Amino acid sequence: MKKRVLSTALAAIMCAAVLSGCGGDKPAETPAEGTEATEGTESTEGADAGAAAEGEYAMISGTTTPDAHPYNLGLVKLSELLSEKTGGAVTLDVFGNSQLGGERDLIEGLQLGTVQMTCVSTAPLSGFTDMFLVFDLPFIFETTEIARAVMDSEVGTEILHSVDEQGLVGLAWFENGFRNVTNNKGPIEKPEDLKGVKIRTMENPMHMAAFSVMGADPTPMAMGEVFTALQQGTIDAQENPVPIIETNKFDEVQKYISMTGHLYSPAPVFVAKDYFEALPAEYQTALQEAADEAVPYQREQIDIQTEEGLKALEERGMVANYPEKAAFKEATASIYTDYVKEGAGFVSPEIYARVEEVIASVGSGSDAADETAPEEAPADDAAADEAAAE
Ligand code: EAX
Repeated sequence: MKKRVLSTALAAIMCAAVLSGCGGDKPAETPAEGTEATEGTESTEGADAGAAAEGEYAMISGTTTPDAHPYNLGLVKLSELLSEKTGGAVTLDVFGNSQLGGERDLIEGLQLGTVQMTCVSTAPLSGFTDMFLVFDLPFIFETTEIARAVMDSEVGTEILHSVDEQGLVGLAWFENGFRNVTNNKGPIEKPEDLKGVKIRTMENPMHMAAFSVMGADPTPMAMGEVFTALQQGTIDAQENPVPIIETNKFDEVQKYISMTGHLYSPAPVFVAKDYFEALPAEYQTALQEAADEAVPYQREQIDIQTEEGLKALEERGMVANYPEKAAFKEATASIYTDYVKEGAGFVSPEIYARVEEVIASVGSGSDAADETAPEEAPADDAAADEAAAE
């Protein structure tokens, strides 16, 4: 708990420093002074990963994830590339663990100018724009390859860049991954096993609706509160990709991990629009290039941590199961009829159709998709074999 108290104190200092340090349209200067941000740009691992020496343009970024999570590793990589490309003139410090707030706070922070960059799941964007809601449809993607193809497609790029009016510049698509349910009651094998289970979801109406139709009791909550809520029994369950579960050590408070893969979370990297536009053009280009070049590395870290993380969780005592997805798909099918329609708060049918087109094209043409049928993803297979052998 000590860490969390320190984090809150640090967040307060950071906010004060940033608020007093920046005026008008000019990019904020040296906001991280007096904090625990690490100097040096070399480290991409460990608890202190994250900070660059301060440049003429010193940016800070916040995430809700631990330093070892691929969001943070990807941002540190971006930071290194950025320093290299600008000769140290533009730097980026990375603050994880909700030190600068939850994902909604971070998006607001970009709008207010107190934070310059963030990487978040798309779900909490539901309070700001409808453009990302297509990703909140249960079971929309069957494989990581399909999800990545959609992010990298024309419609994916359009979605990423749609947040101008919200004061955000979409730089790149990082990734969070397929989400799985953890709880303490027992393995979730079928939707009925979720009946009455109080499950934390992200702050997104479609996620809540999906769990409601399966009979669960969804409770939206910021990530920073989840560990304690599970520990104290305020909630029974939560759902997240393996790297999040592993780096947050949810195994300390959760026994069962059910590989439901019910939702997929992409993770856009945003920079504050005012800040971005006040940067000299060559630095804007450097920032965009650094973000683009960090993408393959970040997604690779997701692949690695998904596979290794599950093994680690099982070694630490978690029990994994691999439910048949068909019944879950059927149970949540009404989310499509309820949410793909014209109007505020819904998935635009036009966007949905374009995403479906990309999915169909990958499904029929790409080697990657052929290689990894949903229930036969290599990581799942290896882990399933192991589980069966025990
Ligand atoms: O975006 O809040 C969540 O469950 C997210 O998966 C996580 O914080 C990273």
